[in-house]
Amino acid sequence: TKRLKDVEINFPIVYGTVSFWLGKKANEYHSHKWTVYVRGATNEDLSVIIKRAVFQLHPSFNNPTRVVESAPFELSESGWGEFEIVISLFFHSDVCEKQLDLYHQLKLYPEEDSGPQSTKKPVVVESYDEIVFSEPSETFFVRAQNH
Ligand code: SLL
Repeated sequence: TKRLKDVEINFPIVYGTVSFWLGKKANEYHSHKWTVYVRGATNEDLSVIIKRAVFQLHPSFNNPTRVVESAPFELSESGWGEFEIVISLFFHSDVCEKQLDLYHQLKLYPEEDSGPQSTKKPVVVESYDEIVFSEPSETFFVRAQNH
């Protein structure tokens, strides 16, 4: 495939977790419901570049390797503890052959100074990143232009 020299495609993304305390519905093993996600920073459709996202959860979960094959690239679970989630992004073959691993620490509990835990106030932690594809293939370049 033809590659375009001196061209870069820059894809801003946001990834993170949002977590809700279950309040009265909380029990020992399920105190929070949370979602981990990766999305375009200005809500661009990530399926233009991403074929599959794999969320690697803590081994205490059933089937801790969770595969998401289409947008939205997100996963919801319930649990009791905080741990590091590995988010592996796999791109369409004309975009990039290599996977990209992102690391995100799931946060369930609010900071002391943000007041008491509430079922209505989620704990959100987000990171911003830019995926840079240098010398993109022509097919990817054309697809990216049309978005
Ligand atoms: C901790 N190092 O000890 C961490 C591990 C693991 C959390 C936290 C499992 C829920 C389920 C779950 O929430 N694990 O089995 O459905 O705090």
